[in-house]
Amino acid sequence: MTAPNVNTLWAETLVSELAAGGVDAVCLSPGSRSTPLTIAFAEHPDIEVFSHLDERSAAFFALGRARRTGEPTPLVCTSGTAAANYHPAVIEANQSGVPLLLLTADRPPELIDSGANQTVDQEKLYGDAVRWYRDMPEPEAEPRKVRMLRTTAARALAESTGNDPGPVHLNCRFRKPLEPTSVPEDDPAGVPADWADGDSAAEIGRDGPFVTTSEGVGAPDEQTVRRVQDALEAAERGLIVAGPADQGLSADSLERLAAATGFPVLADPLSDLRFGPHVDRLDVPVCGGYDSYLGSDGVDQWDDPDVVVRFGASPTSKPLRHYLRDADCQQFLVDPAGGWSEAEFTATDLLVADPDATADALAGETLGGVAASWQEQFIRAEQTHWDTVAETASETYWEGGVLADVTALAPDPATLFISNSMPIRDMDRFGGPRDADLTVLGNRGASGIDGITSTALGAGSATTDPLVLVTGDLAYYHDMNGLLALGRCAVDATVVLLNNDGGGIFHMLPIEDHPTFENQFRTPHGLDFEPTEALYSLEFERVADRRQFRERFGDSVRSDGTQVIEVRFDAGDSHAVRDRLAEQVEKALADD
Ligand SMILES: Cc1ncc(C[n+]2csc(CCOP(=O)(O)OP(=O)(O)O)c2C)c(N)n1
Ligand SMILES: [Mg+2]
Repeated sequence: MTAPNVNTLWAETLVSELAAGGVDAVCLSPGSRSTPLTIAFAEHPDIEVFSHLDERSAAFFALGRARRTGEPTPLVCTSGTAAANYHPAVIEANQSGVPLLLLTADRPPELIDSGANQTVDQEKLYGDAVRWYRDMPEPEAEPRKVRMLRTTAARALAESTGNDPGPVHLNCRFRKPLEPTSVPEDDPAGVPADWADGDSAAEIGRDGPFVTTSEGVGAPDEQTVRRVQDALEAAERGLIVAGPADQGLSADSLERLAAATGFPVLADPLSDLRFGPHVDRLDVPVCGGYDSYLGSDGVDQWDDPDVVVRFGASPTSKPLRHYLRDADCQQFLVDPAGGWSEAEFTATDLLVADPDATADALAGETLGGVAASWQEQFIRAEQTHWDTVAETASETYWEGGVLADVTALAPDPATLFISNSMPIRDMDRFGGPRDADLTVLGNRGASGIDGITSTALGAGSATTDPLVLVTGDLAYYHDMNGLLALGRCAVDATVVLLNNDGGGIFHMLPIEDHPTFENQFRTPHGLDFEPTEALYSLEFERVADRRQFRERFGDSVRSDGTQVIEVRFDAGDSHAVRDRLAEQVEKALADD
């Protein structure tokens, strides 16, 4: 490799190694100190560039791509506060186990704490929120250092995508000249023609990645499998609970486990198991209405489960979490990352193992014994819940009704990104299980309402599926900058904007009765979002009722371009409908 100066050599080497490791896209943001990396990425023939003006949005966009693909999309920014703007997405990626690769440009070490312009302390900037951090040495045309650089690229990808995926941060120091200008060979910034001196591994790398890594957890050992099988075999009232997981238990393995056990499946909308062909194929119920009936008094008459097998993170549904908390029984939590993400502290056994391999091993033999009445209970409760939702939606429209419609009308396949606050809760409660390939994503690691639009558009950029984003008004406002990616990154979306003029969720809290509620919690803003149409090359439409919404939504998911469909609600009215619906379900179950 010949390069006009060491920075170019260094950056081209790093980028070519990342490409050899499978990287095919990057999110770049403008700045000077990152020039060597920006040019190396932009000029690489196999790398697609997503250019973002705002680093905060860039990082969430990369997060969205990684959520959809399981692979990191590197991020490049300049020095200073640019790097700090990655932080919210780093926190979310850390807490939800999503790969990110942060390449922050920095000054040479002697300029730190010297008052040099745009220079801040970037050492371990993201603290413990990254799986691996490396303060890169200054570029040098020296074989051992360049082999280190190639190894570092391979390691960064491996650390980010391993058993416990998450963010990796490489702080990359460059000294001028940053541009690909030629420097005399004998200058410290120059690259002597014979720098590699026959070390082809350093000079051109290898045929494929510099270091091929294999990492993975398999099934639990035989003894553990036997022990779990015994517990499942003995159970009359078992449950399979699938919590949020971007790359969790597959439908095929769930199908085998469900067939072997006969246990009902409680599938979080973010588990990837609430939707898909298995929903109709399984002999056991795939339940999605539990957020309504598990909280009801009617269910108090149910027996507790006597064993639970759990996959993924803690469920979105609070009634389900409490139901599991109050169930005095053995609860097996399968988590390949061994993350102990268990905020109710109810698991009795943690299996650090691959979800599919575990389910397949457990399903190796039939573990019959489940009581027919146990299954019937869930079938009946589901029926009651979904009938009540359909009835309510035909009479009145509320925020949850939109989620029910979005779920029912989404094309097959589709990628749905659901914002935090009420939208994800309504998706959980009103998004009915369906025989359709719907990939439902959300940012539930830290549950921020920032970066929602960017994450959704990032996910959309990584798939040919139609993309649907359902967002609240505060979340839409928070990441308005993210809308710029529609044009700059060529992503189309159907954006459903549930505008209840503030944070509708706060009505659910006792603070609702405090005099500060309106101005400091609900925070009505009165913003008219229609001008986002002109700013961000999208079509903005406000619809008045359910019929209009269903019509416009159907048109939008079938057409090109981006449509924002705004539906306005009174948050208090929507809560009243949720409460009424819950009472109806409870009454129907109690009367049964
Ligand atoms: C970055 C961030 N700031 C503040 C919060 C606290 N918070 C949780 S929900 C919410 C209101 C969200 O409003 P909106 O997006 O309109 O949804 P709605 O509550 O109306 O359903 C706020 C401010 C948060 N989760 N993340
Ligand atoms: Mg709102």
